[in-house]
Amino acid sequence: MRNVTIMTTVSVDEQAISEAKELRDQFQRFLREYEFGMREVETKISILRDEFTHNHAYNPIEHVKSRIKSPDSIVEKVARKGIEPDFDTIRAEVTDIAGVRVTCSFVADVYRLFDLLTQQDDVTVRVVKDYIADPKPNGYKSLHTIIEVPVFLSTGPIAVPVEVQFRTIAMDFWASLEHKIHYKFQGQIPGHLVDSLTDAADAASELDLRMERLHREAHGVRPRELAPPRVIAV
Ligand code: 0O2
Repeated sequence: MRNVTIMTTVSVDEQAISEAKELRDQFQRFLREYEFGMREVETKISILRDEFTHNHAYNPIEHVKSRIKSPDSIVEKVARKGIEPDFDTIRAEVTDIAGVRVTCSFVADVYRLFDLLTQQDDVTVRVVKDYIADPKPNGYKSLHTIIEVPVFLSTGPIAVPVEVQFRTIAMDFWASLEHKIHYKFQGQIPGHLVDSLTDAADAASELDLRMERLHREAHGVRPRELAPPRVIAV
């Protein structure tokens, strides 16, 4: 009798383990698609940077950072959005699993890079949120887009969504500090710090303007690199 009980337990455990392994493999395959999409976008950005540097003797990109959303973050977002936790629903509803952040020198570069990336034939623009033209109430500024890029797998092509955020160094500096403060106070930032952050966002915008003006003065007006930003329909 004792032996039978032990055998049953072992067999249930084995099934549970094999199901857990299958789920882990599916999740890794799921995330790998985003990793490939992210690499396609990184390559596009890096080609634009190299081409600019060589052909225009000007590099509009300060740095590029990419990330795949962590499993914990994905689970947290699924819970927050109240969506079904299956792969198809997550694929359709969570569009920022792959993210690329492009930090540019000046606001004009942000829009120029956005145009150069989103006008490529194999890029489909799904969403544009222009928080530069229309900043968030706390002062957050950036140009966000969700694009879809094709990834060619052994089983055929798939379209992978990638969130690309374009911002200036000043906007990035502000966002990174705000993110730390937000995290420290778990979203409940004291009023006086909210006000200081909003002031700092204004100072960052002013700095962007002054630096771009200085750059124009130093290099002369270069309409291709420094065309004034346009407002993009959201
Ligand atoms: P992480 O770690 O950067 O990925 P969503 O949550 O995406 O459904 P929303 O608000 O419509 O909802 O997305 P939105 O406005 O495009 O912003 C998403 C991302 O922009 C955030 O990602 C941040 O990276 C950045 N962001 C937006 N607002 C702020 C802000 O006020 N301060 C800072 N520092 N960053 C901001 P995640 O998922 O929050 O985090």
